[in-house]
Amino acid sequence: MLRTFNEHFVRAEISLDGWWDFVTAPERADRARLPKRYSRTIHCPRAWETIPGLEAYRGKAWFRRTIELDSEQALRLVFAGVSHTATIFFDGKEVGFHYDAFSPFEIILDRVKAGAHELVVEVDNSFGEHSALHIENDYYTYGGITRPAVMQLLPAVFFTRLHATPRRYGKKWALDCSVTIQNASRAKQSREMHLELAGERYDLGAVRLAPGARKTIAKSITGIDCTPWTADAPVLYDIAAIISEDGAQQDDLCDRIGFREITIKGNKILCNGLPVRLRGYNRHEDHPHYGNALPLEAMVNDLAIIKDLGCNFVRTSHYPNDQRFLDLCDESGIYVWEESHARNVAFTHPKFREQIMTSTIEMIDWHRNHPSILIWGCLNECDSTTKPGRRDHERVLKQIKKMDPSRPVTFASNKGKKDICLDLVDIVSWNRYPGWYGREINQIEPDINDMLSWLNSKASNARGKPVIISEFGAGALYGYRAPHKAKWTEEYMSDVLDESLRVYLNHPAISGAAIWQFCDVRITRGFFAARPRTMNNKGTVDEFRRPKQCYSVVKRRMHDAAAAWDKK
Ligand code: ADA
Repeated sequence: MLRTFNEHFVRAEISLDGWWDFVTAPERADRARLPKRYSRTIHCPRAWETIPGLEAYRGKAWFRRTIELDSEQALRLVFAGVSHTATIFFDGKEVGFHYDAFSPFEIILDRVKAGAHELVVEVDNSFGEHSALHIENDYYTYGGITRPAVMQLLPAVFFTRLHATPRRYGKKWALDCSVTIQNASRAKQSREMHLELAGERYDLGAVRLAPGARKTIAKSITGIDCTPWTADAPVLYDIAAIISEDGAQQDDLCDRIGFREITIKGNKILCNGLPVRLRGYNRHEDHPHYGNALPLEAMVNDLAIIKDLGCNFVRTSHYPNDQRFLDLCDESGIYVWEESHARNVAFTHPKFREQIMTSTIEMIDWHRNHPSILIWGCLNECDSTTKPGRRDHERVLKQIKKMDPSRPVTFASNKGKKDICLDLVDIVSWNRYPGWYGREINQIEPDINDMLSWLNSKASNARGKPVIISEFGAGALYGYRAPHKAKWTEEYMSDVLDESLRVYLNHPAISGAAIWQFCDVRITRGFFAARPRTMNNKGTVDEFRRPKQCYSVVKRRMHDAAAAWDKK
């Protein structure tokens, strides 16, 4: 399943998870585009690096399975994530292409005849001039069909999207909905449509569609009496869009929403009119047993640890996450900053603009209904100090606002006082590492006070905005303990986090703090081979989720902050 709940009760959906034929490029002797022979099978979703012998394989591989249809059908194939580039072939013909491991994509095939068909996915996780976002980096780009995939049997007229944005007015709520439908047939079609929300029915009227046409219908539902969504009380409501013909239901699309509204007032972030303060982690999708293809249970475990630590916030550093993780955040009450895919990438790469815009558009198009997502982010530690860099920040931030003006936007900057783009965001976010990358632990407080003074001086173009410390922390090797607290000891890491949290969680001018990072993660050899174990070792837990000494320090600081904030 793509979600933690059923998106369809009328439309037939078949999982494509399970065994696929599999072969890598080095195993092939032929030069044809598609393999004639496959060397083994692989159980998807899976990162191929978890297969013995392929732990460091970077290149192409092919996945094949047979699709059986009892009758002629229109089909919709949905892949929640293929890492990092997918080319899709159906009966030997190319029918789809998608770049980027971290956003979903769909392929519509109309009039597929009854019988057996061959579905092949060519996957490429190589680096080079074809890839601006997946590069040698401080996280690993795995290979494979790494998130769930499904095949859906489509009626002639079907839903492609259901977007729903809550809006608060006084004590009441409105829900601004838009549904998009498509006619996959060769004939004109007309259908009735309606929405169902919390047991109430809202008619959308009759719609006529020319062959192949797509249409979006907007509907604002007002006067809604409901229980708002917050992290402390994450109340969700089911919403369904239904297409009928002569009273018989033909298609449906279901989602879940939460009534919450995020606004900025002065230097505060408000949820439903009340100030929120965010405390939590930056989290990569990474695990030694799964690569980036974490199963739902592993995501549940990670969130259980984050909750145990007293956190209410996760930043999906540095890319859109598996939607099941976002569903879990909706259900369990975790605030999310989700960002499109970029970590310190070069704006000069020939593919950058196309690829960053696609990642940003797909993130919002597929994820915008999640109530847990409070903030849209982008462009982590990219060029925000030059005029050309500013133009790229403007382009991406404008795209986000154009698609979804209901959420604040930000980017995590490590450019300090040299940053010339902070006027473009609603929330100023800083990655600061005093105590790790230079300076001492006792400079953590003076460092942030100096930055806050600068931010609110005439020298800055972003006075008065809310501030999140989007990254801070230190590294430690699990099990390395030494009373002299050398760098990489668990003791030193605890001291850095203790002082950082004492300052950032209690500073009246700081609205959020996210530790870098939740768990130790694999990185690429070409990026930071100087890092011990070729890993990023700043996790509060190691890659196996074993708690380091700092776990108890973080837990105390986070719970103390929660208690102090609840009193206010
Ligand atoms: C940067 C970057 C993170 C990580 C961190 C570190 O802030 O945004 O992805 O690389 O540094 O560990 O140094």
